[in-house]
Amino acid sequence: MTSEHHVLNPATEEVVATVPAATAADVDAAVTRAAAAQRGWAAAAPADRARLLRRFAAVVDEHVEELARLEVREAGHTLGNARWEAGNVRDLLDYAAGGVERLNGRQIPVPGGLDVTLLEPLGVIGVIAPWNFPMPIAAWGTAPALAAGNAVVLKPAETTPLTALRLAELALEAGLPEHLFQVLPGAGPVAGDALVEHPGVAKIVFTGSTRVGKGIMAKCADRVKRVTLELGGKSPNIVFADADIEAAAAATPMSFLDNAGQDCCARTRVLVQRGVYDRFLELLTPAVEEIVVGDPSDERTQMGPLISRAQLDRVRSYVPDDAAGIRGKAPEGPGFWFPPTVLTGLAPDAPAAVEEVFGPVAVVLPFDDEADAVRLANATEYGLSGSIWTRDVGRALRVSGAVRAGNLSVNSHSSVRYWTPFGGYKQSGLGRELGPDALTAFTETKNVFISTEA
Ligand code: TXE
Repeated sequence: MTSEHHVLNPATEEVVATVPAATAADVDAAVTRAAAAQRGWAAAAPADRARLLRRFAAVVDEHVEELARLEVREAGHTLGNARWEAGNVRDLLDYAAGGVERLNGRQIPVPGGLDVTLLEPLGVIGVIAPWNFPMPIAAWGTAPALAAGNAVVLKPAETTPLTALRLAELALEAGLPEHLFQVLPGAGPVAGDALVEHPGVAKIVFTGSTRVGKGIMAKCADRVKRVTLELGGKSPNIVFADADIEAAAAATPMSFLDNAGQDCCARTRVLVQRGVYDRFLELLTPAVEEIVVGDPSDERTQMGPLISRAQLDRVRSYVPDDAAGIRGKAPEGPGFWFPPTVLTGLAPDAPAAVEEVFGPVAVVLPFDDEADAVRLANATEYGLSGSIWTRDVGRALRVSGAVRAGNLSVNSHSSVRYWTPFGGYKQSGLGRELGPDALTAFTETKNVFISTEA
């Protein structure tokens, strides 16, 4: 039975488009077509693959504004963010293209012969993308996978299929072989699951909830299918008393409100040393209250809506009406709006302090000393990112060493650059995306020994 999904504009609740939902049979047919396309692609000269990926990047570049406006309509992202996202796709395609001709094996000295390692493509890669950064995350799996000689079947999130579908059209316009990069919108437990279960899919790249990620990993275990998981986060923002408190407080709102807090790197646990706790809150209050929340297509808007009613209900469930803290402003509706919110006075193990809310909500907790800060920072099941604000370089290095997370920044909230590795410790994920090893993650290493003694 063919079903379909209505794509809603989360700022207005209007239907933007209706797309068919792929069945398991559709996935099977797509994987078969992808496998055929992959054989030719893997056999092509690296220079030719690189040239086509660069052309794809150039075509994306010509469509940045169009892609950004589509992202605004289907995901409710602010225009500025959406432009960055489309640019990120272009830049990553260019970066991956640069890696094609540098993807080399090694020659290792051994007695009695010659030993070489070959980096072979895996085959067909299944990318299962979320709705919080639909375009970049689709590209994080796709660009390096293609560059390393694989084909990709991508299943976007139910709520945000449109930019991915457009990227697949642009790939063809750029001259990429047909069926090398296919996008199949569909339900997670149907089309997503069919990719995970398909014997012709060599690797799954999944970004989404920890719950679904664990289920995917368990299913992949049956076939020892390769898997990269990028899951949730509950990242600390540690402010020491010796920090530039003004700078730390000024940077804090957007560190958890960007993308309406629907960001796995959001710094939602603000840990502040007791001596500067009151001063920090005094500075943070107006900064949060002044955040401009509203129409995401307005250039002045700093924060848009949540993605869906389900997400709005989830965020609401973490914030009692009488909660102490700071509240910003948000429109009433239609649209899935929630105001910027900072919760104070919570126990360090309260659900809002340790679980991923995935909305514009942070908690502020006091700490006594460095050991206490590290203990609190590590007191969740997650380990994706975190920030450390201090002027003491020794402390910055000690604390970065002690916090169990994959992406830390000192006196900054920056986490994502396409040329540096990204991924989580603990239950935030498995494997790394982006960075210098991005292509290698889509290869299998084969060691060949050639005897000189026969
Ligand atoms: O995620 P799901 P949801 C977190 C965040 C959020 C929560 C729930 O806390 O509030 O997850 O979001 C596909 N087999 N993150 O429910 O369901 C699904 O179709 C195969 C963090 O939207 O994990 C979509 O394409 N695939 C996060 C993708 O998985 C399945 C980003 C993610 O959806 C599937 C998103 C199945 N059985 C949510 N079930 C991050 N790490 O940034 C679903 N999917």
